[in-house]
Amino acid sequence: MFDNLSEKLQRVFRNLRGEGKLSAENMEAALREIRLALLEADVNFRVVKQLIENIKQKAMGEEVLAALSPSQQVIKIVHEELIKILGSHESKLRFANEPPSVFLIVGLQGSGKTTSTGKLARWLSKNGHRPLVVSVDVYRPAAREQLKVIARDIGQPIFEGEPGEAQPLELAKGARRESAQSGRDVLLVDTAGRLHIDDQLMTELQQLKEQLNPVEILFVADAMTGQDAVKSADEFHKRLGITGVILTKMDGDARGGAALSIRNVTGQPLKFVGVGEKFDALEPFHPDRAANRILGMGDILSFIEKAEEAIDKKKAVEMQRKLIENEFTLEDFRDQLRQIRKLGPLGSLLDMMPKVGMLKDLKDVKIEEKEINRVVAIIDSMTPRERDNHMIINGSRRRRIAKGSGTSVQDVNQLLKQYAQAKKMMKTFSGGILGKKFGKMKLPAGFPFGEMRG
Ligand SMILES: Nc1nc2c(ncn2[C@@H]2O[C@H](COP(=O)(O)OP(=O)(O)OP(=O)(O)O)[C@@H](O)[C@H]2O)c(=O)[nH]1
Ligand SMILES: [Mg+2]
Repeated sequence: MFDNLSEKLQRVFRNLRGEGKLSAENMEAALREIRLALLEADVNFRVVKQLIENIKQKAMGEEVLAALSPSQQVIKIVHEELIKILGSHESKLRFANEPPSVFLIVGLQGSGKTTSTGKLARWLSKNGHRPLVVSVDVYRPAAREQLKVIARDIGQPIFEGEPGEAQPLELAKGARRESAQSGRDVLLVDTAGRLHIDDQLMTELQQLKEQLNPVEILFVADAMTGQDAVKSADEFHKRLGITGVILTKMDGDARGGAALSIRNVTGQPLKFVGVGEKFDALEPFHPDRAANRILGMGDILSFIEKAEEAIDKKKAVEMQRKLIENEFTLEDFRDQLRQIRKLGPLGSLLDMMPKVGMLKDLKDVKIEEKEINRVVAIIDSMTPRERDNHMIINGSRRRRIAKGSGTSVQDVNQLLKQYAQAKKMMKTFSGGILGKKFGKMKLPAGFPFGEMRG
């Protein structure tokens, strides 16, 4: 997400670093490059124009601080202006005073409505709500079945209606009754998609809107379609009135232009981004963090949140105690690795970290899940006593352990070395997350292994 744009902008800042102070000339050159970078990222041209104009005025105006270097000044200004177009804070979902809160999920064909409905239901249930989902897509034969499978996968209830029921409005009303009766506080209504915006679709959606009085009408758009996503969001908003946008497939090679333009063009906020096909791949959109990311400051807050969700806090506190008292065993090490595995693909975690210092060279390093699995297998092959005290593992035991786990003696040796290093590292890791939430979280260069092999 935003990788290309981020790289290009950072180049502009780097070029300015050599300059003594901001001048009309170097600023002109920098602005030209920033403009090009934004256009290449597929940001709406009107948004680009406005951004450049604002940056220029600020840079040339009195607001320039003497204490900052030219590149710092420009970074600060671009950051402020990015936040201005992205919105200054997260746009939270709204809920009705009287449950159930109805959310209409709308959008063009294949944009990710049904998947996002499932993801959002999962997200809501993780955040203290009791969602119910219903599909009113009566046109595509397998559509309702698709949502049913998803609901089962995420363990959330679905309103299926009568077998032959083929009226979107009736299905939705039935679902609302069901929500009220079974104490469900949010009803997610997955609607049918169309290739193009047509009157029939709009009439149906307008009816649903009138009859259900939704608090949220979320427009789901495929980020890969760039400015087309922005255009259709705008059109939906003009005809139906949307309350927010979910941009899906941000994990693909979307250039980020849609995310940067949608709020400015439609006046409606980007509320969530879809970042994968799995059901946990949905994140609330934080404009400030996105701006940080674009400017190469990484997204350490998203990382912390993700880590917190996956790491069992009680266990981690216990682990911390063990670390402090130096009781951290190989068994605990295995536990920690399993927790890390729960965080999902490690590559995506690395992606969120600031590309500064040692980490900037890690871009192409892939820590394979396989590697974690191998380490876990090695520890599995040890006896409980050995896990308690690795000092008793001698040469012949190392060979046996290697055989038992289908690895080599070198692998076992390496693991024991890593374990000793991890003992030190895990202390920083759990200490950072559980200690001060937004304090300094230091990630060791080779996280989560002692040595990074590229
Ligand atoms: N990589 C990736 N794929 C996604 C994401 N969201 C949805 N998809 C995929 O996009 C495809 C279409 O998703 P659906 O949820 O069926 O789209 P829809 O809007 O309901 O489609 P219709 O009901 O036919 O209009 C599926 O293959 C999803 O797995 C995402 O955030 N990332
Ligand atoms: Mg669908």
